[in-house]
Amino acid sequence: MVPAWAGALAGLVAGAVALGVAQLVAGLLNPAAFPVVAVGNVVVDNTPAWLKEFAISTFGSNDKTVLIAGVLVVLALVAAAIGVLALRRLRYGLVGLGVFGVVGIAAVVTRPGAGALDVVPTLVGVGVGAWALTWLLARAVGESYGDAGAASYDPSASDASLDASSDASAWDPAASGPTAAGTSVSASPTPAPATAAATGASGGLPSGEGPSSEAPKASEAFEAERPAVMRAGAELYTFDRRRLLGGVAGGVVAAGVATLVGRGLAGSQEADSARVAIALPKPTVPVKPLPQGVDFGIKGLSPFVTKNQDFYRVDTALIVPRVDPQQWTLRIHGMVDRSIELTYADLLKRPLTEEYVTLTCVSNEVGGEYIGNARWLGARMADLLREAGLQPGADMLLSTSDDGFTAGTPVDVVMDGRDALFAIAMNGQVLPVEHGFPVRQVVPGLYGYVSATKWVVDLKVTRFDQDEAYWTPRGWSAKGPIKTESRIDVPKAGASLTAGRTAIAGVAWAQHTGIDAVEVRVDRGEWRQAKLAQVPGPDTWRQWSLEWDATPGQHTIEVRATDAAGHTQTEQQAPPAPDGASGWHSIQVKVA
Ligand SMILES: Nc1nc2c(c(=O)[nH]1)N[C@H]1C(S)=C(S)[C@@H](COP(=O)(O)O)O[C@H]1N2
Ligand SMILES: [Mo]
Repeated sequence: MVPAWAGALAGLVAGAVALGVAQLVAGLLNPAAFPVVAVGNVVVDNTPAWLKEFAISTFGSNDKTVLIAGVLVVLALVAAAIGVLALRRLRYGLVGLGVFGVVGIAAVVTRPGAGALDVVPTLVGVGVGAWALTWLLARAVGESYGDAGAASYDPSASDASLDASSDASAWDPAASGPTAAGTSVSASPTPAPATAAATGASGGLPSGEGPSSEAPKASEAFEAERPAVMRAGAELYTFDRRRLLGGVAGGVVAAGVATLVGRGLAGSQEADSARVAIALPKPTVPVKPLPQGVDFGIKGLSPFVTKNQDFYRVDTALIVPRVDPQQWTLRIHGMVDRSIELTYADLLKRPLTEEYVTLTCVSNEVGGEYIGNARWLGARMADLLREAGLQPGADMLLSTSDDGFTAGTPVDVVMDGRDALFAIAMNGQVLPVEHGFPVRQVVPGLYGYVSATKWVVDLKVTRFDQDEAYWTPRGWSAKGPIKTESRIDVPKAGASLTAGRTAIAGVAWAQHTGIDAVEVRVDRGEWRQAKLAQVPGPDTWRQWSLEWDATPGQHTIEVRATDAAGHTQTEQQAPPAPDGASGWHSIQVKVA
């Protein structure tokens, strides 16, 4: 009797093989066509605001890892169930795998920008997975099955199997030769016909040795003989534990190697050599040298300029889009007199402005980390829009990224003279891939989700009452001006200090308005004015600090900022959704 655990194990390993092979093929063709990622992306796109907030506040920047892990756990459970089903009847298991594949393909093809070839990783993965499941179960039921079935096996006559299982025979190297994978992949975006041909062409399967050629035989026998076994009783039906475990070991190794190679291929494509080769043009309007005293240099205080590698990253992309700058274009169209289409070379030739701008995410909690300040180089959006000729009535710029994300930015904000940029560089370096290479938007004063589109490829001039951007139907406001806020960096929340003179310090921001004052109070005492650092302009955060004579005991420290419009940040606490968190940042420290 083959126990259920053996079926579950075979299912798990077959699932791992399917994913490994899918990853390998995706690595060759398009990393975003890996079905696990595609399914994850579907989940991301259908995540309501409250759940996104929960995920970000619970898992922080690990939220994507947690999501992928969740998808994998679900897949593992389903794969084990498929294995147990297949033990009852192989066909059930193969149908289960087929359903798996359909879900994966549905996710892959509905991704923005998906091409016909993107179904290939899933199809090949499911095909090989079906083959692996069949092979493993055949090993589990012992030799007698293989022998019994050998004479009667005819792949082309079989109707017991799904497409998936005929795929499996096509991937049998004995059936279609060592280049089967390459041939089928390049022959057709929909491997089904190619597969059928391969199966037909193989006609009489060579009755050679080796697991690959014996597998389908054994499985067919398994499928055919199973009812007889049920009638005849368990004595005919031996469980070959050793052969199963040997097969499992082989499957695990194959899955592991395929996954690693697939990831390696995907990764090397990401390390875009094109990016390294780009020579940044000199800015037409260089940034003024930073004034003395923008940075107090206090240990633990956020430096005025955030290093690229320390800059927060927030986006919906489970795989960073790789955009070839040679292929990249930006189309400006919609409610304009003349549409414009720019290449990357065109953009580099335009007048380029350099400016410090602090980006903030609407998902940033009070006291949170989703904020960073960088020096951006780019073409002014307003200049391009003026060239295109804005038509009256247009109030929204709907930007679209290469991966389908959209943001809706108010026209008046971009046209009011601030340095809203199509940025190509960050802190003197070509834009990092994860921050939007080759081109992203940067608009001082607006949260990223309504303005900072990375990998931007399209700008439609439109109206808020006619178009909706990505986050709007997901529970976030259509417009997102940044709220005046401040944060305590030093001391750290929960820190233990020694009594005496110590610095309280942090950052405050009210982009494009500027910070005029920061006040601090301890244990709800008097508000005291903090010292403000210099700033190059109103578009960046501002460091502040205050000397404090720390006395022994437990203390609460609070901060509030007042912007240059005279508005003091509200004490009223609000969560990030729908339009940004508010409230005073408050920390507790222990002094001994
Ligand atoms: N293509 C794309 N661009 C995007 C996003 C996204 O999900 N996709 N997220 C936006 C959000 S919510 C923010 S806060 C900023 C973050 O930019 P950063 O990752 O460079 O810090 O990017 C914006 N641009
Ligand atoms: Mo954001």
